[in-house]
This record gives sequence, structure tokens and C-alpha cells, in this order.
Amino acid sequence: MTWDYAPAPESAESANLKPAYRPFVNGEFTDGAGEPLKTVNPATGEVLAEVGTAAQSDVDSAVAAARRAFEKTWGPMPGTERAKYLFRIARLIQERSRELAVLETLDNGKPIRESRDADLPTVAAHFFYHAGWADKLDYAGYGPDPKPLGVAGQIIPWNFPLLMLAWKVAPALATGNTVVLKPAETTPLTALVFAEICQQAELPPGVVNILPGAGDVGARIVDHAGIDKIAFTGSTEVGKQIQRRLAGTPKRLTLELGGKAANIVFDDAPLDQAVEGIVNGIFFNQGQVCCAGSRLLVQESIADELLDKLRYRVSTLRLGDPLDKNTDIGAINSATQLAKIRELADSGEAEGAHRWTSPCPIPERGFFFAPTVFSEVHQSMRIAREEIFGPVLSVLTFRTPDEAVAKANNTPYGLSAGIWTEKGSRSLAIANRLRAGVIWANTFNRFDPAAPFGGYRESGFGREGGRIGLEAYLDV
Ligand code: TXE
Repeated sequence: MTWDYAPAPESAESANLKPAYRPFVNGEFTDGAGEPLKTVNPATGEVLAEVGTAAQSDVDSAVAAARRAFEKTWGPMPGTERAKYLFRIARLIQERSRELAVLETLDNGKPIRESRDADLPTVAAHFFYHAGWADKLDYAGYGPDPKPLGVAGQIIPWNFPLLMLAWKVAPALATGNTVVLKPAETTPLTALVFAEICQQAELPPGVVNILPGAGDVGARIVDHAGIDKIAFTGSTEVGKQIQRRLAGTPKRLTLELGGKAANIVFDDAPLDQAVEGIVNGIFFNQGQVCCAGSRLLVQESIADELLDKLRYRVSTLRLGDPLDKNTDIGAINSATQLAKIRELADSGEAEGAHRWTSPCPIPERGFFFAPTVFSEVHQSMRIAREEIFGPVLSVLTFRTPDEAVAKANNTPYGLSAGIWTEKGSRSLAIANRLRAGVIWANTFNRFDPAAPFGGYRESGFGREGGRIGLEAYLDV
């Protein structure tokens, strides 16, 4: 499937940076009573923009506006009408995708090739897909006339700022809910341009409210009595905190948390294709992906050959200016995340794994980390157990399919996995034994709005996308 979008952005100028970005409440941009925050371009370390943030009073206003819209305009609106708004939003995202892609790259650090060719088309696709559901909920399999929950509080991370917004806002709106969304503190800009798009689409005031701020603003949304449902994507630690805060309340909750995915390569796999899949699996978005294939499990008999091919391929990746269309590896989103990656990578070396680093030059400014491959990794090492959320691959070996399954499942997480083999029957048999919500066969990191996404165990619960994803926003 291909989606239309604007041509390649050429420069930062086309991002149309505004001097100030502000909270969006009841259809208007407001000053926000919180302390302003500065968002930084991770490729340079320089301040990009100042952003107004929400205080308790703004959270109260946003929830009240969302409640009014739910009761008076959006909730009672026929699905056929809601669909028109969602289609309009999808088309406006396409029209403004050049600006949005550049802004996403400036604020997040991801290569423009990815924000242009992966993030933005998938964002638009989510709105198109969910627009199609808005008037067909009777056929979604949840019984006749399913009802929206009310006001959804949505808290999203910084790794796919606009895409995570789309995953949350599109199904909520399609099902007749209204939203109060908090973008991550390091990447609030595209969410605020999305607010402008809601204005352009003449979405009724209060249907979408965007509140920039840090974790305290998220906590206020979680705790607010006027919220009916919380959807959170972020760290397992904060996800657990939210779960505890919601205990004893009637609020519904879905959590999409961390991961430590196994990418399993059998000796009959198409090796060159597998190398591309491994590279895409761990180096896409600098590895800052919850479903990243961060543990490579390779069958012992082909381990040396595969590692040689892999190191060669990784050494050809170009690291640098994220706005350069030829860049493969951009910047790490923040100094904090870079420090976490460094610490975990150093622990791998200290615990005795073999560290190989791509010989690419590192820019003097900004937050960069060279693609790194650890071999001779044991399951007990931190780099085999903890989510690094960076361009660091841990390679383990196995001899038999049973051992592959046991090692793959030896993690508290369960978000995704990959299987590489020529045998379709083996793919299916192994997939059935892996405790992971998403499993790719002979590919990795493929996303489609029609495919539900979500985890097992410490990776969270609930599904986003597809028919099943609608359930998170419906009472039946
Ligand atoms: O996450 P946080 P951080 C993992 C990844 C990363 C680590 C830390 O391993 O290195 O988490 O990242 C908001 N109540 N993932 O610190 O803090 C916060 O403002 C309510 C995996 O950035 O969980 C932001 O909007 N909200 C992950 C969002 O939660 C709170 C993506 C996520 O930030 C809050 C991101 C609170 N008490 C990180 N505290 C994935 N699943 O893809 C913070 N927030």
C-alpha cells in the first residue's frame, strides 16, 4: 500500500517554527499556567522553541472542555459525521506532511528519511483507517450500538511523537470519545501543529485538547476525576505507577510499555535478507523503539557468517545530520537517554561481552551514539535483560528450536519477536510458542493500522490498532 504525501522537505525553514508553542484547550491556544519548557534539537543541543505547559488549572479546563464536547457535540454526533472530520484531518496531515516531517526530525533527532517515509505516511494512514470505522462500529463485533467511554486521558512518549498521537487520538475519536493528550516533554512540537490541524478541520472545540508538560502533568491527567480512561505509552516503571494510582477507581487503562524483543535467525534463513531485517530491527529510529529487535538469537552453525555480514552492513550506515536525506542514523533524543545507553553499553563490556562499534565518525555537537553490536552475550548480562532503547544489539546463539524459544521467552517483557527461516511451518510453530504480542516472520518493524499492536506481561496490556484496538475505547 502506498500513501500520498508531500515531497521531501529540504530544510529547517520548511518546518515553519513558531516563536512559542502553547497548550491547546477547548479549540484555542492558551498561555498555560505551568513553567514554560524549552525543547532542544538533539542533533545540535540547541534550543528549538519555548513551549507553554499546563498547570492543574489547565488540566481542569481541558477535562471540562472535553466533557462538554463529549456530551454536547462529539458524543451525540452520528458516526458518518465523525468520519468526515477524521478524513479531513488525515488529508490535512498529508498536505502539511513536509512541515511535520521536518519538525519531527528537528525535535526528535530521527533521520528525515524515516519521518518523511515512515512516520508521516503511517500517521495519515491511522486517521484514514479509523475514519473508516467511525460509522461502522455496529459491525466491529462488540454487539449493536457500542458506546464511547467519555473523556480519554492519553500520555505519549518521545520516540514516535506524532505517530503515538495518531495511535491514540484516531481510535478515540472514531469511537466517539474526546481526548486530553500530553506529549512527551522533549518532543511536544508536532502535537501542537496537530492541534492547529484540528482547528483547520473545524473540529468542534474540546474534542481534542493538548497539554504539553512533564510527568507531573501526566500524573494530574491520570488522577483527574473527570477522566474515564487512560491510555499510556512509555516506560514500564511509569506504567506500573499509573496502574497503582488507578487502583480502586473505575477508570479503564491500557499500557504499552517496554520490550526486549528476540529476533531469531535459523540456519536456513535467507541471510542477506535477514541482515537487512536485523539492521532495520535494531537501528531504525536509533533503536529507540519499544518493539526493537534488540536481542539477536542466531543458530550457532551460521553465527560467524551472519556476524561478518552484519558488521559489514552496519559499517555502511551513515550517521549524522538528521535533516540530510542520506542519513541512516540520527541523534538520540536527549542527553538523559544518551547517558542511559552509554551506561548499559559499558555494563556489557564490563560483564565480558565482546563490543564492536561501527567506525563511523561522530559529530562534535549533539547526542549521537554509534551503532554497536555485542557478541558473546550471556542471558544473565544486563544488555541481554534490560531495555537499552538505543542502537545497541546483543547477539546470543542457540542450537535447537527449543533452546531458541526458551531464550526468546527468557525476559519479563513480551512485546514483539522476529523469526527468520525458509520454512513456513517452522515460523508458525515457533510463533505459537513465543510470548509476545507481535511476531514478524522474515521481516521486522512492519506496522499497519489494521494490525493490533500490544504486549504481554511487563510490556503492558490492551491493543492499539485494528478492530480489536477499538475495544479500548468502547463500552458494550
Ligand atoms: O519514559 P517515561 P522516559 C522506556 C525506554 C526509555 C525509558 C525512559 O527504555 O529509556 O523508558 O524513558 C510521562 N504520570 N520507554 O523517561 O518517563 C512523560 O512525561 C504520568 C519505552 O522518557 O515513561 C512522557 O510523556 N505520566 C517507551 C511519558 O510519560 C508520566 C517509550 C513517557 O515517559 C509520569 C518511552 C507520571 N508519573 C520510553 N512520569 C515505549 N513503550 O515505546 C512521566 N510521564
